[in-house]
Amino acid sequence: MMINRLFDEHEIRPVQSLDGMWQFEALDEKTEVSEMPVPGAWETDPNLASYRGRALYTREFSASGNVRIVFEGVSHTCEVSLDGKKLGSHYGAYGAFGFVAKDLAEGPHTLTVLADNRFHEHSALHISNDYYSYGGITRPARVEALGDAYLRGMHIVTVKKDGVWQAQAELTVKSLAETAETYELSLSLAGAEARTEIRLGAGEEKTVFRKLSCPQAENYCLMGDPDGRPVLYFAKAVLSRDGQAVDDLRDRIGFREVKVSGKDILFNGKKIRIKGFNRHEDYAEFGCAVPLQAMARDIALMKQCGANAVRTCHYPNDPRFLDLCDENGMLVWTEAHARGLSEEQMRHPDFDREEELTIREMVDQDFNHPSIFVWGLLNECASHTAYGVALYKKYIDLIHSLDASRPVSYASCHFDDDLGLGLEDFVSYNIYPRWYKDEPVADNLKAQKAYINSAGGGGKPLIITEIGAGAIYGFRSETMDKWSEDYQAQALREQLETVMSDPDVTGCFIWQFADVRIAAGNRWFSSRPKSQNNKGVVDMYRRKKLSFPVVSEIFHRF
Ligand code: ADA
Repeated sequence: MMINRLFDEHEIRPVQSLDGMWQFEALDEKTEVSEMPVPGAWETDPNLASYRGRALYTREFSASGNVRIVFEGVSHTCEVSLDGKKLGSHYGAYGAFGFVAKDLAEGPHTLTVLADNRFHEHSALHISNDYYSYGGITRPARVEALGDAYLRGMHIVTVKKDGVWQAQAELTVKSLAETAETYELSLSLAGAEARTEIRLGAGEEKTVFRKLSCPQAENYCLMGDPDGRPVLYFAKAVLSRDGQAVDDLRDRIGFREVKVSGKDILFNGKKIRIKGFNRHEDYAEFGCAVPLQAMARDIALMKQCGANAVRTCHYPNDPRFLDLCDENGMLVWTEAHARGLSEEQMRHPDFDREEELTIREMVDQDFNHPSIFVWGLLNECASHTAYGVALYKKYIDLIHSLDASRPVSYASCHFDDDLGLGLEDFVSYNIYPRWYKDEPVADNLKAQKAYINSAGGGGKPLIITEIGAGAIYGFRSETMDKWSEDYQAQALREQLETVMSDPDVTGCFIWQFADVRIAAGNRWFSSRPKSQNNKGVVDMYRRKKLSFPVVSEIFHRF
């Protein structure tokens, strides 16, 4: 059943969707609202358009035996209970999590989720910021029936050796049994198969490594590559006992390698050029719970505009959006959740735990997407202080330990005092000439490159991770007034022509694809017109601004 992906993750494991209308009760504001769609942001209900508080979601489902209840995302803090007994809690709107409940009696069971989008004292990442922290069960949810052991995860790295694709798989199996048991584990991929026996102690979790040689596998190629297509293969793991299949797990992979070589980023040996957009998960009245058809519309619009890459600013995205990127061969810079945190905010008592959690969840859940070419983190945080850069080093090392197959980078705004350029696999900067500073783009870029060369980032690839200007949809100005569509088009033309024609720059992500809602309360952001970040080339409803055809002409030309 396709719930949280664009394909079935299981052919054997029974899965029941929990999507649909749940009972709902806002706890910190009196409202008549008594039910809410899942997935969905509660702000979509006109009575809750700006509700920042707690709400109780309730629904029943029927099951028996061992089950795992999985949420792809609850925004942004929650507590989950089953039949009145707490199963657990979770922080962070953008990471999947699940709880196992064992030996359920046959029949109906009551599931409750207490969701909270307040900027509460333990929230170090969801704060009043230049994007909106919505509320609710904002991504799909499901309940899975498990036996006495299940496949908890599968990570596959693809490497080409002597012209033949190899798949290096890590399979994690978890026992729910009260006794030690022996199972058979099989993995099939691109015509190859491997089998092994695995013994699990009671309740034990074990990761096994299998290598497969896949001589029939074709390269996964990016959009626009004349030598191929984004070919995807299903990797299928099956867990059996005494010859009887008891569980399975499927994922889709692409045979490709990402390498940094000097000042280039190579994808299957070919130098990439980034022509991208930054895209928040935010869509007119859906908030962050963007429905699949709207995700597909965004991909189609970005492709129409000549883009070949997207940056999931500033958090891991819905896996279905990443599946769309995989299918389109659209490069993805995905990013653990954090935006613009000062050293003081990085010293928040819960920051380290919450940042490590979003990093681990990001790598764990998104590992197999071939379109992801880099793991991003800590956008514009305190990489200019000793305390801050020590955390950058800690998290960059953590990500490398979780996945050695992809580069790691962060987008900096510390234009002449960044202490971390030597830590990252390539350098990335957010620059806004012609917007925050009215200076020629060429002068700004020249100065930025000079600093990078002087500060240990010289021999590495450089991506301009943000560049752009604001425009209020519908505001036209022959005198090129700031905030007009005319000014934005003019600024983006100069910005893109300069960046895309610089041989030292791998490319850029325009800030940003679409206008987004921002949270009230922060003096800097809430001064923005319409309480939105208006730097989209389309507005929140995806209505094109004058800049859209300007960007399209340039991106198609490079
Ligand atoms: C920063 C930040 C973005 C956005 C942008 C802007 O670069 O990374 O999230 O806030 O500025 O619009 O000013």
